[in-house]
Formats: sequence, structure tokens, C-alpha cells
Amino acid sequence: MSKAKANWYDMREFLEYLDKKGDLHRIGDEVDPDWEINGITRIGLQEHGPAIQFDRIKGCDYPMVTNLLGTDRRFLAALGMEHWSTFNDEWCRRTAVPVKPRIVSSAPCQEVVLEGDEIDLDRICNTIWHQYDGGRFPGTLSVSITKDRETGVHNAGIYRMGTLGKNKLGWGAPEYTHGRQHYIQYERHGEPMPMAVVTGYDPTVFIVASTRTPPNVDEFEIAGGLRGEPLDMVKCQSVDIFVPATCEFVFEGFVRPAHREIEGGFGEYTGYYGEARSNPVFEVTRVTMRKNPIYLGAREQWYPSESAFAVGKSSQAVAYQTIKALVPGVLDLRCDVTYEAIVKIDKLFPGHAQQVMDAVWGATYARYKHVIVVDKDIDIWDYDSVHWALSTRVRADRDVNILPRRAGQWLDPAVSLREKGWQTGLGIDATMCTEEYEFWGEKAPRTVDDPQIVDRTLAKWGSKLTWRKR
Ligand SMILES: Cc1cc2nc3c(=O)[nH]c(=O)nc-3n(C[C@H](O)[C@H](O)[C@H](O)COP(=O)(O)O)c2cc1C
Ligand SMILES: [Mn+2]
Repeated sequence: MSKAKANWYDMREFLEYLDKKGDLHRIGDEVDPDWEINGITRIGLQEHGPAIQFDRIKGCDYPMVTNLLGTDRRFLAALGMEHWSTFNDEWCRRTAVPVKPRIVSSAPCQEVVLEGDEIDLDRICNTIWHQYDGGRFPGTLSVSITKDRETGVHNAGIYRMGTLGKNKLGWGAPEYTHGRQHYIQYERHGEPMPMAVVTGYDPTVFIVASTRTPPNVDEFEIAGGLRGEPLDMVKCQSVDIFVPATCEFVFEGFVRPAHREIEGGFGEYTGYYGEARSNPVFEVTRVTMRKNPIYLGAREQWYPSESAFAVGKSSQAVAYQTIKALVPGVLDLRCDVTYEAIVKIDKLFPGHAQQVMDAVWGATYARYKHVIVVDKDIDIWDYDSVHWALSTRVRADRDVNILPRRAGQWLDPAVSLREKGWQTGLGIDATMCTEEYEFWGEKAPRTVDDPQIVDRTLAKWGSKLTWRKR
């Protein structure tokens, strides 16, 4: 098997695929979790290198994989895709109808069980991911699975978790996340919230758990859509929550109401350290796992990083889906992890670009603060093309829109602690002002591009221009 696809059985099948492609690097020498995993993972990301498996980690009982989806090629391969230019439309097509999980009664993820004093988080993952982190963070690709207290709908979200004791983890889910909103329901009733945390899963679980969807959406049904077949799930042993059957590790436990502990700081997806925070605490009462399990973790930073791909691209696809449903003429949308959305439109009326900005700000869950709108001739997958539009089609006094004081991302480094949670919207209409030219009976300038000449040339000369990639 060496073809990419979307219905991976588990993480091991995906690793085997990567190995065959020469895209998995295994390190058999013992590594120091205080700095070597950080260093090697960082260099690998920076150089768009392979996924990395650390087989022997000092003080730890299990191997760990990093950089699983840390490049364009691996992220796309995880979904059986090849190009970003068709990614959004393909995502929308596959996820148009939710596909419910298939419930199984026995599962690989419950082959081995640890309980009570047998649980020691440091022996499972003890990595310092970034030099100035305030502790060990086993939870980087840990998917928190919770249930709406009233409706029972499951949610899956990746929220960072730092070790606070042998079976205690800080839970870094801010108030605007769905996991935290579930917790607020339990806390209002003075009840502990049952929770399962999983890692080492088939890559579509990774992707959907990073996806910002509207509330009350079960991310595992999106996974089913992306996979083209249902995800197998099994009921946990000690909490009433379902987890992906083939994942490597399951942590079962609860989050107590009205209890907080200080956790962090931590190197974040923005590329800056976030402050230490007072967070709810996840108490682990049981660990189930596969035989010879493989842990999964990530170093965070700006592009290239796993957050940049997983959060950036999955949320991009959902934002595209939403904006396309609200505004006519939307052709494509690009966003890397940080806060900029670039939207390509077929401009139909004056104010069209501004309507796109309003829709992005209003309907994409406080994800984007900067919105750039371009015409249909711009290639949004090429930043040179976007910058050409910005410098040749924008008149700042007319085309720049500023929207102060909107609900935004908590970690925005441009906002001081005092104002955290607030962001200012910047919208740039980088479409050509054709309507102004037309008002004066003129035509907008024609771009220097001669597609018919290019077509004629290729027909006659194509095979002789040997530098060209076919
Ligand atoms: C490696 C990684 C780490 C992440 N860490 C956090 C985090 O600590 N807190 C957070 O709010 N989101 C974090 N995210 C992003 C969330 O997973 C994402 O916003 C997701 O949509 C949350 O799920 P929800 O929308 O169901 O709340 C992380 C994503 C990745 C890929
Ligand atoms: Mn959610």
C-alpha cells in the first residue's frame, strides 16, 4: 500500500505509508526529553522534513511520534488529496452530509489498562516542548472528548495540557471553546464533568479535532465524511463517553467544578509564549491503551508547524463553507494559522468585498482579524500574486476598513494582557475599482497577461521548452 487515502484504519497504517514514502525518520538512540525532542522536532519542522519517531525517551515507557502532519504533503496525504487549490471544495463535498460513527464493542485502544497508583503521567510523556515552558506538557495533540450535559452531543477539541501531578493535568480550554462550554454547564450544576482524552489516532481525527465548527456539531461525524466511511468508536470503561477505537492512548477521568490551578506558560501556535493561566484540572482515573502503544505529540510555533496546518487549514475549509453560503461570488479562501483570511471573489456589485469582510468577522467564530479580498484573476495560493493586488488595486483611504473592539482570540500577541480577548478587524478591499472607472465611462486598466499567446505558444513549442515541468 503506497497510495494516499482518507480512510486510514489507525495511526500505524498512516506511519507505514509514510515509511514507504521515506517520510518517517526513526531515532533509536535515547533522547533527553528536556531538550532533544524540542530541538530535533523544531529542525524537522523548519526544514519541511519527515515525521519523526523517538523510540527511546529517557524516563519514559513508550515511543513518541512528532511532526505527523507538519508539511503540506503529509497534511494533504492524510486526506488523500494533492493540491491546496482544490482542498476547500473537496472538503465541502465530503462533509456536506455528516457520517455517524459505527459503535464497536471491543477495541484495540482498550487492550491494556492502568489504574490508580499505576498511573504516572511522566512515564507516558515527559517532554519539554519549548525552552521556557513552565513544565512538561503531555497534552499537545491530546483530543478532549466531552458531552453536552443536556443533549449528549459529543465534542472533540485539542486543548493543551500540562502535568500538575502523577494523574493531574491542567486543561487549557478557554471560554470560547466548545469543551470549556460543556464544562461551564456541569460547573453551574456543581457536578464534575466526565472526560476522555485520546492521542495517537488516525489522522482524520487529528484534523477534525482542530476544526472550529459551529457549536453542537459532533466532530466525529465530520471525520466520517472526510474518511468516506464511519469512524469506529467504543465506549470508555469508566466514563460514559465514546472514543475512536483504534487510538493508541485513552485517558479517562473528570474535571471537578470550581477548582483551578496555575499552569504554563507555554510556547503557543502564534509563535510566542503565552502566560501562565489559572485552568481547570483534569484528574485521570484510568488509562487504557493498545499493546506497544505509540504516543503522539507536537511542538507548537507559527508556520511551518502542526498547528499551522491542522488548525489553519481545517478552519479555513469551514470558514469557506460558511462564507460561500452567506455571500454570492465567493470562489476560494486561504488562511494560514494566524489571523489573516484572503478571500477570492467574482466581484458582482459595489460593496461586495465589504460584505465578505462583514461575513468573515461575523460568522467565523472570532478566528480572523485581517481580511483581504481579491479578484478572481489573483492566485491566492501565491503570496506574490496577493501582494501584487495589494500594491496595485488598493487606495488606502477608500479601501481600508477598520472595525474596533470585536471578540477575538485570547492569544493574540498584539494585544496586552489588560485587553486580552479583544481584537480589531482590518479589512482590505484589494479588488480593482472597476465600478469607479465605469461610472466615468472608462475601462479599468487591462492586466499584462496574454493567455491566448501562451496557449498558442504551448501548442507549438510546449514539448521543446525542456525546462518546463509537465
Ligand atoms: C497542536 C495543537 C494544540 C492546540 N492547543 C490549543 C489550546 O491549548 N487551546 C485552545 O483553545 N485551542 C488549541 N488548539 C486549537 C483547537 O484545537 C481548535 O480551536 C478546535 O477547534 C477546538 O475545538 P472546539 O472548536 O470544539 O472547541 C490546538 C490545536 C493544535 C493542532
Ligand atoms: Mn467543537
